[in-house]
Order: sequence, then structure tokens, then C-alpha cells
Amino acid sequence: MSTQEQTAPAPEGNPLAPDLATGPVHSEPVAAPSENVGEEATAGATAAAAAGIAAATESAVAGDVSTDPAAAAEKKIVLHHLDDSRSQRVLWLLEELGVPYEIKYYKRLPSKTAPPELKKIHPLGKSPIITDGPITLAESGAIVEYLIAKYGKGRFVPTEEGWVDNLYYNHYSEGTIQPILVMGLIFTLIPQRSPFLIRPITLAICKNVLNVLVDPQVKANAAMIEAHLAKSPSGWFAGGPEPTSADFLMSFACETLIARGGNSAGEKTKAFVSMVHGRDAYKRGLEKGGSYAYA
Ligand SMILES: N[C@@H](CCC(=O)N[C@@H](CS)C(=O)NCC(=O)O)C(=O)O
Repeated sequence: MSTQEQTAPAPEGNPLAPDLATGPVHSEPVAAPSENVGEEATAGATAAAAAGIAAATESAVAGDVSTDPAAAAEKKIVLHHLDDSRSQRVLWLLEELGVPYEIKYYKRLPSKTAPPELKKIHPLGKSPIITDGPITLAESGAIVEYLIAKYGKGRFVPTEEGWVDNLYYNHYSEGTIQPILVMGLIFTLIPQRSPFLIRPITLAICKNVLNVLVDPQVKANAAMIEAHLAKSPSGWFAGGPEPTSADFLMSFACETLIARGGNSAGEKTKAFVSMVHGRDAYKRGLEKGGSYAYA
């Protein structure tokens, strides 16, 4: 997708163009922040998304976006879904959007890694991945932004005031908190998977790493999330009346904080997760997704 020229007009006849192209795509460097930075940026980003999606829809794209002629002919979204994974949040979003889609299920191996079949869909073989016609897209953040831009019909978009918060938590989700949570998981698993004789040693080392490197970071991050949600009038990350991309993305991290136990998650974080779990679309996604240890 990054190979697309932002200034390229949406190809004529593309069904996305009327929905998304709300104005000319910015071809000049972004000016110094103004008071309505959220509004301008949203319009620019939306138009860029329109051009990008339209161009990608029309042609095969280099990089991690590949072409599957069978899926392209079928024109239906396919979610490549792994059990007990962050793919669940994409399932929630697909249910909220109400678009037709199909789930292809992949079961974790006893090692807890994904089965090799996922690598046939995308070289990294991680879930979630979606295919939508000729487009194959990995990375939750990219998928969530893509689906909202293409199928949101104006829903799940932050207000002008919430735009920067939404941007921050979109990136923070996979960029900061998730690596810390995964690091915690790995250092918890190492002693369990160590040969019996050296287990006391690995346990001692891993406990130390967890105490010094992981737990303080989890605590600081959990406190930041809690303080942020405490300021949100609606309890959503961008503070508006409806969930936005940041909420879909942050749902997994917040669920994981709760699952860690030990007061990792504060009251506002728990209230956020309850609000997510109370939504009909989330419940439908849960029924369809199979095993999910975090709800
Ligand atoms: N940053 C990626 C992470 C993808 C990822 O690591 N997915 C996990 C599931 S939660 C996975 O596929 N694990 C199986 C494996 O690594 O083999 C995203 O958000 O999509």
C-alpha cells in the first residue's frame, strides 16, 4: 500500500470513490498544526484512504499485499482467524460494520504458535489477516483502519476533539503495550518450558526479569490507560459517543491486563472492557470466533 502515490486520483468507476473521497488529497507538506487539525487531518486521511484503497482495489500491489485471484472473484471479506488471539477484535469490528464476511479458522499448535497454513496467506503467518477481493492485509492496526475507511460509512470515526487520542492509541496498542505484555508472557513461559533440572534457575532469572523489566512497565502503562479513560466522557478512548479504531485495537490489551490479574487493570479499564463485552456485535463475534480466553 505504501507504494501508492497519495496524489493519485481514485480510479473512475470505483465504488469506493463516492463514499470516501471527501476532498482533494493533500499533495503539499502538512502545515503547522492549526486549531482544527483534527478536522483537516481527518479529511486528508480519509481522502488519502480513498485513493489508496481505490488504487489497491484496482491493481496488484507490491510488498505485503498480495493478490489471490479466487478471492478476488468471490469479492467477500475473509478473516483468517486464530483461536485465543487478537484477531477477535477484528471479528468484533466486522460484526459492528455488518458487512458480509467469512471466517477461516486456524488452530494454535501445542507450542501455541500459529499453524503453518497461515504462512500461505501472508509471509509472517500471524493472525489477524484479512483478504478482501485482491487485497491481502495483515497487522491489526492496518486492518481496523482499512475496514473502517472502506466500510464504516462514517461510523467509528473520532470527533475532531478525539482525533489525536484516537491516533495515539491506534499506534500505542501494537507499538508499546502489546510488546510489553508479550514479553511478560514469554518470561512466564520460559520456566514452564525449561528442562526439569534447570527449572529452578530459569525460574529465578525470569522472576528477576519480570520484577525489574516487565512489571513496572505494565504498571505504568496500566496507570496511563486508567487516567486516560477516567477523562473520557463516554468511556471510549477517543471520548466520543461511539467506539473508534482505538477502541477496537485497545480492547485486546485491556482484556489482557484484566486476565493478568493482580490489580493490573484499574476500574475504568474494567468498565471499558465491560462496555465492549456488552455490545451485541462483540457477543456475536465471540460466538462465531471459537475459543477466546480473554472474555
Ligand atoms: N502486530 C501484529 C501481531 C500479530 C500476532 O502476533 N498475532 C498472534 C496472535 S495474538 C499470532 O499470530 N501468534 C501466533 C504465532 O506467532 O505463531 C498484529 O497486531 O496483527
